[in-house]
Amino acid sequence: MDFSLSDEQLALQDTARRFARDEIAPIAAQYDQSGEFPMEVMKKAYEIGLSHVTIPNEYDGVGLSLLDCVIVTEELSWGCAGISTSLMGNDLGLAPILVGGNADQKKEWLGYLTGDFHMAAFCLSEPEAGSDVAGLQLLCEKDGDDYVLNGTKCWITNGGVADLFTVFATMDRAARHKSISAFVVPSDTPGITIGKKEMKMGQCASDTRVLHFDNVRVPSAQRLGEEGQGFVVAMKTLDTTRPSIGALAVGIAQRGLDESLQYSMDRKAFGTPIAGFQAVQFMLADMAKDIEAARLLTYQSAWMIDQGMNASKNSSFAKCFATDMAMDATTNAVQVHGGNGYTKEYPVEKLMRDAKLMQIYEGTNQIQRMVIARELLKG
Ligand code: COS
Repeated sequence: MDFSLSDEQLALQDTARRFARDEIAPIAAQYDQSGEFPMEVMKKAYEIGLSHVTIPNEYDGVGLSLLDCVIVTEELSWGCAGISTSLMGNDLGLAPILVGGNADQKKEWLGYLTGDFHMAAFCLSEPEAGSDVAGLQLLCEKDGDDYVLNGTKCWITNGGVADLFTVFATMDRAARHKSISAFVVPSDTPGITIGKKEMKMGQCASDTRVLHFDNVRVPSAQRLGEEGQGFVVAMKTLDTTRPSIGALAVGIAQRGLDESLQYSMDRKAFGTPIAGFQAVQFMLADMAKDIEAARLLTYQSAWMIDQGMNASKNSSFAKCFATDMAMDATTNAVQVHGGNGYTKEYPVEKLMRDAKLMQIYEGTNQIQRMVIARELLKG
C-alpha cells in the first residue's frame, strides 16, 4: 500500500494551493459579505485547468481522476468553500452527462462546456423533494418527439449562472423512482425562469436558486439514459460526487486548524502564548487527527471510484464523516480564537458558517447514514 502522491499529483496540488492562497483567500470575505457571484475567479480557474476537471481529455476537458479532483477541491476549499462549491457544483452539474449520456450527447454537451467557458448546474431538489428523490414532482409529458417539462426546482447551486442544466423529471408521480428521467437542458430554453436567489447563512459566494419550468420543450435526443432510468443516473452521479464534498470539508477544517495554530502561538493569556495550555493543545490535536482520518476516507472513496469499484457506502463514509468533522473542527477553531473568533475580523466564523451547509447538501448526513446502513444490511 502506497500513501504517497505522484509527482503529477503534487504539482497539481501545488497549483491549486497557490491559486487558493493568491486568488481566492484574499477576496473570500468580500464575496461572503456581498453575496455576489465571483465570475472572474471562476473564469481564471477555468483558464488554468482547475474547473471542469472531470471532463475527459477526448472532449477537451482536463481529464482528472477523482483522486486528483479531491486533491484540487481540498486546496480550493481552503481558500473559500463558497467559491469551491461553485466550481465543484459545475462538475456535479455535468456528471449526469458522464454517467448517463451516449457518445453523441457527450460529444455535443461536454464539447459545449469545454469549447468556451460555460457552466453547468445539477437540478434535482424540489420544494417538496430534497431527501426523497423518488418523490420529485417536476412533470415531463411526451409530446411527439419532445418532452414538455413543468414544475419547480430549488436549492440549485449555480442556478443563476449556469448555461446548462441537468434536470430530473417524472412521467408518473405515483410510480416514484421508476418513472424518473434525466435531461440535459440549455438554461436559455424558452419557459425556464430563474427564480429568487437564496440568502444563506454561509457559502454566500455560491449562487443558489429556485428555477421554474413552464412548458419547457426538450427534444428526446436530450434525454440522458433510457426513459425511467433517471433515478439511477442521479444516484450514480451522487456516488461519484460525494467524495468531493468530503474534500471540501477537509479543506475548510484544515484552514481552521492552520488559523488556530497561528493564533494560538500569537495570542497571549496569563503572560504566555495560549498554545502552551493543554486545553488549547487538545483542541488542536483533535482537529489534526480528525482531519487526517477524513482525508484518508476521502482519498479512499475517490480511489475506489477510479478503480471502477462500487463505492456507495465509502462515498457516504467520506461525505458524512468529513463534514461532521469539519463542523466540529471549525467550531473548535472559533473556540481557540475566543471572542475574536466570533467577529468578522478573523476568518474562522466564516469557516463555521460554511461548514454547516456541508452536513446538509448532496444528501443530508442522516441520508448518508441511511445509505451506509442499507449497504451493511444487504449482507
Ligand atoms: N446506484 C445504482 N442504483 C441505485 C443506487 C445507486 N447508488 N441507489 C439506489 N439504486 C437503485 C436501487 O437498487 C433500486 O433499484 P430497483 O428499482 O431495482 O429496486 C432503486 O434505485 C430505488 O432505490 P431505493 O429503494 O434505495 O430508493 P429510495 O427512494 O428508498 O431512496 C435514497 C434512496 C434516500 C438513498 C435517495 O433518495 C437519496 O440519495 N436521497 C438524497 C438525495 C440527495 O443527495 N439530494 C441532494 C441533491 S444534490 S445538492
